[in-house]
Amino acid sequence: MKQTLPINSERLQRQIDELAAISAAPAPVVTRVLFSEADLRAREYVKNLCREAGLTIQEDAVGNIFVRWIGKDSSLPLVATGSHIDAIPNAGRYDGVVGVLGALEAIRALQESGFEPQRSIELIIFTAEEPTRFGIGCLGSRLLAGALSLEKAASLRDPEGKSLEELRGDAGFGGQDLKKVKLAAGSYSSFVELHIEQGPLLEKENIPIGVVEKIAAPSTLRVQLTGVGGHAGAVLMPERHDALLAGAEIALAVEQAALNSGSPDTVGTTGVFRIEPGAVNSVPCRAWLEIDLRDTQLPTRDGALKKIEQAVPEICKKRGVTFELQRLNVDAPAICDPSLVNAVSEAGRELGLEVKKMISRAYHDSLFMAQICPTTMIFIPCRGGVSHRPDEYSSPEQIKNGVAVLAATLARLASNS
Ligand code: HGY
Ligand code: MN
Ligand code: MN
Repeated sequence: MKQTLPINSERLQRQIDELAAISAAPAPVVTRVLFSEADLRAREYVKNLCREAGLTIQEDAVGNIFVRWIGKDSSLPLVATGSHIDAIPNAGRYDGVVGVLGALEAIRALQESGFEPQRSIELIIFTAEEPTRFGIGCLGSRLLAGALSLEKAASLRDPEGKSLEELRGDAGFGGQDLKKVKLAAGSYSSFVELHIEQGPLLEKENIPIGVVEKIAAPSTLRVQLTGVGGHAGAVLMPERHDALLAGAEIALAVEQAALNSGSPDTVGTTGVFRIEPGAVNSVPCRAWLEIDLRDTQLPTRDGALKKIEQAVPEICKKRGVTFELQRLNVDAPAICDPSLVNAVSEAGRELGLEVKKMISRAYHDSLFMAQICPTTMIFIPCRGGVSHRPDEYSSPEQIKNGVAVLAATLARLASNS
């Protein structure tokens, strides 16, 4: 790579490792669930780094953090970048973090090179990109884009039954009105997110940079099953209404719906499966499932979704189990902005880095930022395509390439008026 900007890889890697140590689980596992103690400590850590870089910081009612480098003409719509620092249970240290700390490093390298942006550049650290707390992903960016109604937000409950209102209040955001989170139209002229690929293609093809043209369409269902509990020795098999077994059949129906959708891109996962009472000698009386179903194409995703929603009542009727089935989110795919895709490709070429146009199978805050401004993503390879695991890894060199392309793209986008 032709090196132009003073990107400080050592400083960036040190910060990635320091942030990884702020976790609800022992190293090398990273876990930072929305508004948990680890999440709040991580927010403070990153905000301090941004203050050290002389940037202004604002937070909204749901905890989205806005870190601004004020440009020469602060009246112009801003150029934005960013990602998330929350992490699912048993996660790695790069998912989201590369797009936050890497973006901060890109800004610092541009500052240190003497670059002065015409448009302000804003780094957004989105609240709750991960679905762990409420079952719905991209909570912060959905609310920014107006893609989640305030009623729906008010109805969200975590596994302990806590509401968003209660949790955001405990986290210190209760004094602000959730209504004010939605961004005014035209707030941003563009949004570019740096992220690890969370897939194997770039590494397999030995290409250092990906640029995203489309982000797959995610959906999440929540199923609550109520059967009849009882003594494992006393209740004979024909009399049983076992909530776990109904859930198990539903989980297999999810797999079948994905396998038989007609598209190799349909993926279905029953990632959450909780039962009560959870005693070896007691027939499970209740079960909770959270189902993640996605595809790059809407028709096959929706066809599989319909199959699952038909299977649930059939299975429950057969087993004498009652159910509640809730669609937490059913989203469209995002199409990224072709001119931004070109800007990233240009930036890569000028740096002597090959750039591959791609689809993102993972969803990101870019899925919702694309609803409010031209958006694209920059991908870097991750070892074996592994993510959402503690052994997730991208090398300092791979991260530096991504930061350099992001910095060059931000400079290009922030220079025009
Ligand atoms: O699940 C996803 O695609 C993202 O990593 N939250
Ligand atoms: Mn993730
Ligand atoms: Mn992510």
